[in-house]
Amino acid sequence: MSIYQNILLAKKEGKKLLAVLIDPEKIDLENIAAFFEKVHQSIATHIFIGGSTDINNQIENVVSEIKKTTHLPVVLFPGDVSQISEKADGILFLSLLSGRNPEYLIEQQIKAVPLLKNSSLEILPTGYVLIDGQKETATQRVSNTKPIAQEDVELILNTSLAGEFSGKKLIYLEAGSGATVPVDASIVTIVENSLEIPLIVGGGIRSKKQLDIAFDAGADIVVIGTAFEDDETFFEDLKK
Ligand code: 1GP
Repeated sequence: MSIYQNILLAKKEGKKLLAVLIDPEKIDLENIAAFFEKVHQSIATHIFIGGSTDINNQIENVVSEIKKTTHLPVVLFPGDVSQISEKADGILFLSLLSGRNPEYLIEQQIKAVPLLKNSSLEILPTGYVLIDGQKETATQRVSNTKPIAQEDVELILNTSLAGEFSGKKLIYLEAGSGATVPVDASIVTIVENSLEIPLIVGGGIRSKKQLDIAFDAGADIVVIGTAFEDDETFFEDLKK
């Protein structure tokens, strides 16, 4: 079954999905076996790999080591075209719909085509909506775009629906890595109630309680990165 079919099935059955986000610049490859032992004992269902930058070109090496270590689907979550590795299983083919920078709306996507057209990566067209998490995030800096204010619920909703109407298969509400405040539950619920496609929520989720709030609000997939980077014992709160 494809990654996307699996996500759709989980949504239909009301099963919630958790993606562990691995930043290729931060992962310690020496510790990878121990890290994944914890991942595998937890409720994590997907591995996302990416960051706003990958200065040392770690991506190939990191994906290849991770593929050796896990059977969970490995999905690229690239900050730009340099972070594509054919060794992964799939790729979030992101358009930064909240921004007005053509580079991240379509230019990077065009640049990615030569790398993707002959690869076996499953392409997951994703509308990426950056929402203010009360901290200037790397996505904001790198993309040179402004996030949408949490108060502007109508714009968040219409941006998400514009993504769905344009044929995106996923919408990702992103407060930004390390956000002080995650996307508010009320926003998640409003967007989820209007969307037909699955909804990803991430940024600033650091506890089991916040994870449950996001799931209960209607997130189909929650992405967590920083909390695991800061403290791997967090996996213990998320045991199967
Ligand atoms: C960032 O949504 C992800 O792109 C995860 O954010 O690192 O804050 O968990 P955190």
